[in-house]
Amino acid sequence: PKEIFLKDYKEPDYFFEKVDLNFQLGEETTLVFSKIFVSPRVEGCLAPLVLDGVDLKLISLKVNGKEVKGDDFHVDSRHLTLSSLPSGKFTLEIVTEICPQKNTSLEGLYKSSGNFCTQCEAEGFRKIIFYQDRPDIMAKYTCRIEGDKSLYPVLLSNGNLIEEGELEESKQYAESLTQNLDPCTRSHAMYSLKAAMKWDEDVFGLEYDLDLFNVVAVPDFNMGAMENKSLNIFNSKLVLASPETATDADYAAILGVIGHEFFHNWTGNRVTCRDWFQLSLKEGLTVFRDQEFSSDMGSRPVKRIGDVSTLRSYQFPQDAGPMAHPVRPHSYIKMDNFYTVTVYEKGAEVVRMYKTLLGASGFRKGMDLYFKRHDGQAVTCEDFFAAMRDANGADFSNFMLWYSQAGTPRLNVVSNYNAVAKTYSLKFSQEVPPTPGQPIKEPMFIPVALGLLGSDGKDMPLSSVYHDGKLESISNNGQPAQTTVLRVTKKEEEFVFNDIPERPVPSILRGYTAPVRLDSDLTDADLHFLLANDSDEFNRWEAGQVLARKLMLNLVSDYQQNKPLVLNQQFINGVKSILCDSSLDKEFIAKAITLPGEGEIMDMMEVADPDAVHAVRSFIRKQLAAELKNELHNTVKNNRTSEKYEFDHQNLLRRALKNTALGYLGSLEDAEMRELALHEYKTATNLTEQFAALVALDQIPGKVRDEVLADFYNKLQHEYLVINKWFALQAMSNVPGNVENVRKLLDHPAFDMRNPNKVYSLIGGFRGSLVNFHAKDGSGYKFLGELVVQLDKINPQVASRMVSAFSRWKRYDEMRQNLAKAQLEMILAANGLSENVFEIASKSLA
Ligand code: HT7
Ligand code: ZN
Repeated sequence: PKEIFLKDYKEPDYFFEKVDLNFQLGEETTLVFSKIFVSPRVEGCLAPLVLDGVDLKLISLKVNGKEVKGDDFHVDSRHLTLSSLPSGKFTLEIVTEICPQKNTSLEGLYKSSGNFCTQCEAEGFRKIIFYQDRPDIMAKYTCRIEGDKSLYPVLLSNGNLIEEGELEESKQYAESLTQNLDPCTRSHAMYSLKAAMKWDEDVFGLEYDLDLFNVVAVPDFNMGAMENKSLNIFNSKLVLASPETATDADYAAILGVIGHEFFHNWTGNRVTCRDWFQLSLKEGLTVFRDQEFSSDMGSRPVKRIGDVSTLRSYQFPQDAGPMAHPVRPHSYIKMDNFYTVTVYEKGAEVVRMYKTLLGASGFRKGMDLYFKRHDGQAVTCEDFFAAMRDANGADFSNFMLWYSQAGTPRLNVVSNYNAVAKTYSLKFSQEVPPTPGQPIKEPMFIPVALGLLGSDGKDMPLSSVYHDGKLESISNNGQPAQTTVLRVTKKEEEFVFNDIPERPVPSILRGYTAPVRLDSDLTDADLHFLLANDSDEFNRWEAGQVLARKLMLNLVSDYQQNKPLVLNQQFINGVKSILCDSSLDKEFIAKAITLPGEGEIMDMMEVADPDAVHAVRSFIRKQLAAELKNELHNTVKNNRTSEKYEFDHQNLLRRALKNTALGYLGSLEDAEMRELALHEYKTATNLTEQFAALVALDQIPGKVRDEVLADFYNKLQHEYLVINKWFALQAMSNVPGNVENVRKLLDHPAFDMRNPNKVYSLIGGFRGSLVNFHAKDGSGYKFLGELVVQLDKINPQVASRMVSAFSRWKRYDEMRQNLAKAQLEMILAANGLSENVFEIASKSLA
C-alpha cells in the first residue's frame, strides 16, 4: 500500500468549477451522470488529468461533448487517467454504474435498512464517480436524484431545493425535502439544533446561511455523524431520543453532536481543509466549539472533567503507543484511520490553549479574522495560527509544535518557599517522550493557569512574578489576579512570586489548560487541602483523582506481591465528606467519587497488569460501598426522579448522583442491595434509571441477574438502540469465561455484523473487559483476531477500529505480548486484507 505524505502536497493541475450530478437509483445498479466544468490551473497545461475511482464501472466518457477515444484514457482499479486534453477550459461528462446494494463498507453510496445514503468524507466520493477526490477541489454542485416514489418517498440532497416533481413510471425526482422524524424523538434534536444556532450567533456572531437545514437519522453509519452542507446525517443513536429509549448520557451526546455538525457549517464547510493532513483544523476546532457549547448549556466544570477524562483514557494511550501521531499527521495510508482522538480531542485542546492565552475576547478577534480572511477557502493550520496571532499582535513563539510533535509532554514542578524573602518559586521542567519517527523533541509552549492558596483556603492575590530576568506584573483590570497564566516554553524554567506572606498550596494547571502529564511535589496533605478548598472546581476534582491514582498504584503493587489489600481510612473519610457535602453540585459529587478508570491506571504502569488493576479497582469500590453503605443508600433514596422525566439540569444532577451511588451498592453483591436495585429497576420511569439499575444488578451473578436481563430484552427488543446497550453490558462483563457468552450473542437474532453500532456494542464492549479480553489463555485475543478478519470483508473502517485494541500489546507481560502478537500476525497474513486494517496492524507490530 502507498503511504501519502504531507510534504508531497501539490496544488492540483486542474480545478473543477462546477459539477452537475444526476443519480438514477435502481434496484440492481445505480447510474450516476456527472458533468464537470474543468479549468486548468495554468493555461495550456499538458499534464494528464488523474481522477480517483474505486469499484466503479465506466459507462461513457466525453470531453466537450465528444466521446473520448481509447488512446486518450486509461482506467485501472483506482484511477481514470485522461490525456490529450484541450488546452483551456473544458467539460467532462462521465456516466458511472455502481452497486449500492452490495456496498457494505458504508462509504460512497450504499443502500442499507431500506435507505440509500452517501458518505463521502474522507475518500468515499471516489466510490460514486470518477473525480479528483481531495478537499481543495472547491466546486459548486447541483444534484438531482431520481427514484421510485413508492420505494423512496423522500429524496434529499445538499443546498436549497431547486425543483421537485413527478416522472413517468411512478418515479419522482428532487433536490431537497425534509424527512419527518416522529415528534417525540425529534424534539430533543430540534431543541439542540435551535440552541446551537443561537449559541453560534451569540458567541461567535455566526449565522446559518441557507433556507433549508435537514437532519437525517440513519441506522447504519460508520461514525457519529456527517456535516454535509444543509443535510446533516446522523447515526440514529446520536439523534433519536425519548425518555424510554435514551439515557441522560445519550441526551447530552445528542446535544453535543447536533451542535458539532451544525458548527461545521462555518468551521469545516465555509472554511475547509486544504488537504486531509489539516483535518484537525476543522475537527479540533469544531470539537472545541461543541465542548464550549455543552459547557454553556450545562455545568462547565463537569463538562471539563468529562472531556479531560476522555483525553486521559483514550488519547494519552494513543499518544504513547505505536499509532502515536501529531495533531497534524505527517503521513497516512488510509485517511479513515486518522479520525482519531488525537486529531479530534487533542486538537480541541490545542484550540483551547489559544483561548487560554488570548482570553475570550482575543480568541473571538482571532476567529473573526480567520473567517474574514478565509471564508470560501481551503486552508491550513498555519492560516488559523496566523489569524489568532495577527488579530492580537500576539507572540506565540514555538506554539506550532503542538501540530507537529506527537506524544504527551511531561511537565514537572518543584516548589520552594522562602520565608525570609517572602517569595515562592516554581521550577518547571518538561520532556516530550519519543514517538514513532520522532526520537528527539523540542520543548513545547505550555500555558499553565495557576493560583496559590493561603492557609485560610482562599486564593492569594498575585501581583508580580519574576521570570526570565524580568519582573512581570500580574493584574486583572488593575487588581491583583487570583489566577494567572504562566507561559512555560523552555526545557527548564523558573517563576518566582513576590509578596507571598506564607507558604501557599499551589493549584497548578487550573481548568487543565494544557494536555500534559503533570507531576509535582504536592504532598497528600496538600492534595487533601486542595480537594477541600480549591476555588477551581476542576482542580478540586483533580486533587482527589491524584490521590486516588496514587492509592490505586500502591494497592496494585501490594496485589502483585500477594500482600493483603487494605484501604486507608483517610481516603474513605475523603470520599464520605464529598458524598455528604450538600453545598456541592450533585453531578460534581458523582464525578468526584468515581475512581480513575482502569485504562488510566494501566497507562501509568511500567508493565500493564489487567488482573491487578481490575482486582484493585473492584476491591476499592466494594470497600467504599461497605463503609459508606448508609450514606450511599440515602443518596439513592433521596435522588429518585419522582415526576415525569425531563432532560433538565436539576433532574440530571440527581440521577447522575443516584446512579453512581447505586453502582457502588451493586458491587456489594448482597441480597439487600439486590432488592434495592431490583426495586429501582422496576419503578424506573426512564431509561437512565432503569439501565443504571440493570448495570448494578449485572454485577451480582445469579438467577435474579439472568431474569432481569431477559426481562429487559423482552420489553425493549423492538428498540434496537436500547438492545445495543444490552449487548454492550453483557459483552463488558468481567465474569471469567464470558467470551463464550459473547460468541453466542453473535448468533443472537438482534445482532448483525453489518451494522457498526452493533459491532461497537458487542465486540467493542468485549474489548473493554480487562478480565476477558486480556484472559491469560489468549481466548479474548483469539476471539477479536478472528472477528477482525471476518469484519474486514464487510466493512474495513469498522474492522480497523476494532483491530486497534491490539495496538498497545507491548505494554503487557511477555505471555500476553506473544498471544496478541500472534493475532496481529494472523490478521496480516489474511487474504485480501484491506489497507485500513493493514495500516493499523502493521504499525502496531513495527
Ligand atoms: N466529519 C465527519 C467525518 C466522518 C467520517 C470520516 C471517515 C469515515 C466515516 C465518516 N463519517 C463521518 C465526522 C465529524 O463530524 O467529525
Ligand atoms: Zn467533526
